[in-house]
Amino acid sequence: MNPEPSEQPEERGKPIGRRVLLGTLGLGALGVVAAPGLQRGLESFLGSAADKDPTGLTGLLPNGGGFRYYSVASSVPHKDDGNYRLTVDGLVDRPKTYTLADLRALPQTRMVKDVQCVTGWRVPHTPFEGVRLSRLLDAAGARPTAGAVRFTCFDGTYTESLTLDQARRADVLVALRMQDKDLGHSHGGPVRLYVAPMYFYKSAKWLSGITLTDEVEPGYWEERGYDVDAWVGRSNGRDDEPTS
Ligand SMILES: Nc1nc2c(c(=O)[nH]1)N[C@H]1C(S)=C(S)[C@@H](COP(=O)(O)O)O[C@H]1N2
Ligand SMILES: [Mo]
Repeated sequence: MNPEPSEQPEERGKPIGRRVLLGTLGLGALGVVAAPGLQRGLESFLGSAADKDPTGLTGLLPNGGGFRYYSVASSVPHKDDGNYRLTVDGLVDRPKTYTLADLRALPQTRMVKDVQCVTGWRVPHTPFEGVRLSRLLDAAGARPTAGAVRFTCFDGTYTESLTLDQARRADVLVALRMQDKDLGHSHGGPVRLYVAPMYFYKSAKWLSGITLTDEVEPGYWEERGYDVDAWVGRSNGRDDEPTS
């Protein structure tokens, strides 16, 4: 089911890129993290170097509080109240575009679970808050032929997917907040997907599109070897779906 860490696409075939990066940056990277402007510079440097090894490089950056910063795109535009839009379309009766204000006006659900990246790091007891995806799906009215949901991101690159049944779970959110703060850009703000019962790669950052499709299309990492059904192991105690 869950591949060994050494088998992960993020690791496989990338050792030279990592070694080169570590050699180039040395200990300087530690200081840079404290300075946001410089960190952006580092990220864009990583971005340009990352063409051959996207996550192998950016995944090394600490993102605070035990998180690691991941982006498969070298640069990601910043979006806010003025220009953020989330579209729901595809096999639906009522396609809709939401602004941030629209999303904030809907009932918010908060849940606290462990974040678990498939590469091994984990951040326990992390609050996420947002609109249940099922609410947006109900509002859109899935057509009978719809069997899956595809997620796209305004980084222009990352994609994810769920079956419609998975997408309707009560523990899948269109998240606006993390750790009781508005989602910052580096964590995928202003809006990311949060799929609580699955490995964190399912939780697409910088979410901009929700498209109902007939069947699951594997997402970015799934095209590169990750499981499409990314349930975190039962031992984690997260497989039970909340009832309210
Ligand atoms: N758009 C986008 N979403 C993404 C990723 C990415 O590269 N791009 N990486 C995924 C992976 S592998 C992880 S572990 C988490 C990392 O989230 P963080 O940067 O908030 O720690 O985002 C997931 N969502
Ligand atoms: Mo990950």
